[in-house]
Amino acid sequence: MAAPSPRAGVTVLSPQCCLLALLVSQALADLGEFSPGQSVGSLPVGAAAQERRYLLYDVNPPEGFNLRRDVYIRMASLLKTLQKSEDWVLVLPPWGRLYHWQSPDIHQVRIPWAEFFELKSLNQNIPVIEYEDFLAESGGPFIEQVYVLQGYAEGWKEGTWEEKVDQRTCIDQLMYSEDKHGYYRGWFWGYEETRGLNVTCLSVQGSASIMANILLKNTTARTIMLDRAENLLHDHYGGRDYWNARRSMVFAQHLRIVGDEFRANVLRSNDEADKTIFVEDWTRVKAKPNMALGGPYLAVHLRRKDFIWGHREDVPSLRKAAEEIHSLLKKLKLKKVFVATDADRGDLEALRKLIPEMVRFEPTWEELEFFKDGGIAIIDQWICAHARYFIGTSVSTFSFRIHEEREILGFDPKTTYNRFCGDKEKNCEQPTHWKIVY
Ligand SMILES: Nc1nc2c(ncn2[C@@H]2O[C@H](COP(=O)(O)OP(=O)(O)O)[C@@H](O)[C@H]2O)c(=O)[nH]1
Ligand SMILES: *[C@@H]1O[C@H](CO)[C@@H](O)[C@H](O)[C@H]1NC(C)=O
Ligand SMILES: *[C@@H]1O[C@H](CO)[C@@H](O)[C@H](O)[C@H]1NC(C)=O
Ligand SMILES: [Mg+2]
Repeated sequence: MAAPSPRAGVTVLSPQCCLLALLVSQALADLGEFSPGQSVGSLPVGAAAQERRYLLYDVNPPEGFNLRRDVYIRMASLLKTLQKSEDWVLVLPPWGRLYHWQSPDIHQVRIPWAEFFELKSLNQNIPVIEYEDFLAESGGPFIEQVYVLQGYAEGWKEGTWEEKVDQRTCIDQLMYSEDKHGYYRGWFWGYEETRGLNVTCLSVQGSASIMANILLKNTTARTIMLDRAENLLHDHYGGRDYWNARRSMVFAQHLRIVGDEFRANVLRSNDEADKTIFVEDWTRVKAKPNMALGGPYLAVHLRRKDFIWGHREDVPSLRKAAEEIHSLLKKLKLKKVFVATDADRGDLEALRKLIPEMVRFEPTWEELEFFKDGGIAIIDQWICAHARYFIGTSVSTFSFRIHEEREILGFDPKTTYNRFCGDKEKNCEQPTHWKIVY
């Protein structure tokens, strides 16, 4: 049963009453005597809503978009575990301030998930809400308990792996600071008014669901944030829950449409001919293996920037990559190659000389402003996912997410789990095939 929304509750009272209540509660807040669990917005809420608990999370700031997508899957798994005992909802951490999102003059912060993913689809796996809906629903910008997850200072002794969680002193400098009211201020996805009531460090070793008992038994807080959630591992990587969560991460329609238009206009690719039929409701999709054919083009993901700065031996030079591309085009009897890359301008010019037939998705400034760096990356991934053959970059989560997208579409794994080899790499191991579990 859906609980009445706080706003609906407030309307039964006279406006004067509530304005006054608001002023009083703010005055109390300023005095530091205000109990955030009793904010104006939450007062009239029915009992059902009082029981609902909110799980929030964040990830280490330098982590990129596609690792964050992976952390979402771990949190979804934890939420499923929690739901077996209580009514919980996962609050989607707004996107922003990502290191790789460097397009100038575009404000890329507090971006809701709906700009990148279909909320309806996510909700078919676990209950999720956007952060702004959480603010409206829980009645205030307070998070009762923030747990900052970390490893164990002493590490772990080989051969003695065990799953455990312990309250410990913080190892790194805390990214939260107490204000004069004793509230904790922090990044909170760019929402300055958000405050934590208590920040505690927990050392964790194990999969996401080891947090379930702590959340169910050690705290009565209704709103709990796990910061540095990437410290939790997958409950079962590649298992059924993993794939359900992954399949529920359907790209937002407006991005798919742009990708499909590009496929049709530039690559002569469409779902009918490519045998990549998209069904809106992911729960009804079960791709037959090797069903998809893919559009008449080769797609490559060439990860550069921080992947080449460290002179990693598993990342090819542009010359080596171009050689591989030409040899693949010949072998596959394809004429077009779609290139997704984060290469800088210099590398792009070099690439164009090496591969004159290269096709890229190059957004106009308006498109970039509208879809943002995250949306453009998704369009690139969508186009790569529909190619006859894909080859990516070693241990790039950007490439991994393309593998999964193709797996969902039902491509022959031989056309998907491929990566470039470094110029001098000796054992160029190819990516692992992760089969969907329905
Ligand atoms: N548009 C676009 N962006 C890319 C491409 N490759 C990398 N990026 C950007 O760089 C980021 C790479 O970080 P991440 O998602 O963590 O993937 P990883 O670092 O390769 O594992 C992406 O999220 C994008 O913002 C690409 O081919 N196209
Ligand atoms: C949780 O509660 C149990 C039982 O009281 C206690 O032994 C344990 O240390 C607590 N764990 C944390 C992380 O607070
Ligand atoms: C903050 O939370 C921790 C963990 O639940 C608890 O041990 C501690 O007493 C709390 N601190 C305050 C000031 O309430
Ligand atoms: Mg990364």
